[in-house]
Amino acid sequence: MSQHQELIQLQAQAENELADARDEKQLEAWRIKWLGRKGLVPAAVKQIGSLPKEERAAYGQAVNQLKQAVQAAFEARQQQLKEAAMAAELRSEGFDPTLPGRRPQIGRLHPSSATLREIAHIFAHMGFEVYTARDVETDEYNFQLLNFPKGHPAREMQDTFHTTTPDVLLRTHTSPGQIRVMRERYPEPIRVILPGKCYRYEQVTARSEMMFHQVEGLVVGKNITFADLKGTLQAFVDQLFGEGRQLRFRASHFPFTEPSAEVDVDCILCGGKGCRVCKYTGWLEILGCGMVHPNVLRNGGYDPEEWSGYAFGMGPERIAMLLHGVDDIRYFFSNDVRFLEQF
Ligand code: 2NL
Repeated sequence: MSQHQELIQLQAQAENELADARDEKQLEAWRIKWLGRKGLVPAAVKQIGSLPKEERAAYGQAVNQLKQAVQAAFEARQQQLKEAAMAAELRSEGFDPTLPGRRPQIGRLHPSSATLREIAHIFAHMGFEVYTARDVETDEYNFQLLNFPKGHPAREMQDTFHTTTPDVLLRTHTSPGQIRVMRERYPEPIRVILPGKCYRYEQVTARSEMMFHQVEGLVVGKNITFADLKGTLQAFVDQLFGEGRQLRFRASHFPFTEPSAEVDVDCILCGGKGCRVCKYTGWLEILGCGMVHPNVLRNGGYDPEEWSGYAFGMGPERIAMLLHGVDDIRYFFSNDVRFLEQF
């Protein structure tokens, strides 16, 4: 056999045995046998010295190639075994690195909160301060100080969530917080909005939930007029629905304002021509407002002879329904992610 053929055979044998090395120990035994200081490959290299001069160059080249090939095969096998050992270890720990990744569910703001914040931002840019008040109120703040007459339907048991403590209840609107602001701030002028949750013990329907949100605004100062109210609301609507919307003020009644009005905007869907959303009226009701009733100003500590003010209130759920074409308020609080994901 020529020396060249011998080297080819040596390499084939080394590679065959390498494939049989199945763990670190067997691999190390293989390494000592083939690549170790007294191993077969160094021995083949040493043979160069015993060859006649004219054969040395060719043999040297061939044996060097063999050495490099065997060394490379060893390193590849070592890597392979290391990865297999790692995978086996992970599997034994119940971890399978070959499983596809699982995407985390990304959270987002609830549509009520998003709309509430949008409303709050618009008023914040007009210089309104955001004031948060308590959800648990007294009968005095929720009704009496807000000029609710005795026997007013909203005062009846069936509309209010009472607690086991007499005269302590869940607020039915955010207005009691406005009284607290007035009593806290007198004699400063006031320009605040109050966002928050309200509670009503009512039949739940497509249009009414027993918990909902309200954003109320209150401005108290010297010489505040209905024109200030109209201008502020027009600026608000321009921001919320886009420039060029028409407002309509309809006379209405609230115990805490006089005069009072309900405000409509021309239908954002049909532009006033009439459609299902506006029930073919061309108008959408978006809020209630009015000039603060003298009794309420007085209850807040402000003399109505000297001070005047306006207030307004709106429901972010109702606004979100108009903005996004939602036809049932119950979607907001049924925690169905298929609904919530859309915002
Ligand atoms: C509506 C109507 C309104 C107010 C809320 C208010 C508060 C004080 C004094 C006077 Cl302390 N007014 N709030 C006034 C008019 C209307 O809300 O439809 N809300 C959803």
